[in-house]
Amino acid sequence: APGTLRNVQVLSGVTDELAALVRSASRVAVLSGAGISAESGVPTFRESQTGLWEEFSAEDLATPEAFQHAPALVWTWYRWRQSLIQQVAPNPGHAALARWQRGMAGAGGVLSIITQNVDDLHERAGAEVLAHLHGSIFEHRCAECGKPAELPPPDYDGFTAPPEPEQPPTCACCGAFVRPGVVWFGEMLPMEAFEAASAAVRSADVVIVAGTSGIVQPAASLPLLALERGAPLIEVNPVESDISEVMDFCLRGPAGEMLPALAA
Ligand code: BV8
Ligand code: ZN
Repeated sequence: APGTLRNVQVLSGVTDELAALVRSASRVAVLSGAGISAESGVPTFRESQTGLWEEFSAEDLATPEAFQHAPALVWTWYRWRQSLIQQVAPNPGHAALARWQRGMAGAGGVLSIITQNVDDLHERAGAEVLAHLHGSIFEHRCAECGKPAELPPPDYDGFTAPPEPEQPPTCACCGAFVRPGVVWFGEMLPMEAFEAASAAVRSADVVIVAGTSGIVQPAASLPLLALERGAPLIEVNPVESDISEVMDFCLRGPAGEMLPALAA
């Protein structure tokens, strides 16, 4: 929080002190962002020059207004991203969290995974996700009546440029357009997910923030809840983020390397 002087330890690897601290925790909360999927080949939103937001600004596509104004353009962007996610695989960072989560459960502890990501790579690595704060790109619902829509997986090639825009399908009930089951800018986060995430961070003995720039709210404020009980905050990010200054430890490296070292 602003004003409190915290001695952030910036580390290039897991020290014995950090390993011991993590091993002594029986409740761990992990908040993940786009950076944890970067090593799988899913572009992050802002950091890498191929980031989706560089090509398509978030204002242009990830908003209800954009879908209202250009449904085919927005719909196709999501189906194309879904194709890319289907074509890539979880990386050692996802695998380490899944292994660690099973180990914790086996020892009577808990490791809660809270993600800002709309992909399913945590699940495909074998982990349980407590909260998808921004929804899932694999879910679809009617934009008007909210009726869930089951759709066949897209068959675009996520490694080539987005194809010609296609119209979204229409709702079997009311005929309105079907939309992606994600949270757009200006939309509320799913309350039960946000509350479960807040409770998990509040009760954690250690909080790990992996692969997020800490820019998007209210997700980026979740780690601050760890300050209530003084639970140590560990950031895993190759570069400084907007929330590095509230961390106790900053592991400056890729999640695919640092999470297996932390989970060991
Ligand atoms: C809400 C789903 C309001 C869609 C997403 C000013 C104007 C307008 C709005 C606002 C404003 N100020 C604040 C807001 C609110 C807005 C917001 O926060 N805007 C930001 C841009 C400032 N928030 C909202 O609108 C939220 N809703 O506030 O509701 C309200 C209130 C009351 C009543 C009604 C309404 C909704 C936000 C959710 C938006 N949807 N996703 C989609 O996917 O298309 S967010 C989207 O961006 C992603 O899901 C992701 O969560 C986020 C990007 O953040 P990160 O995950 O951190 O990814 P990023 O690329 O930023 O960073 C990657 C990081 O990884 C980097 O730090 C990089 O260094 C690191 N990294 C790279 N490689 C690695 C790595 N780390 C580890 N290992 C590596 N290998
Ligand atoms: Zn409908």
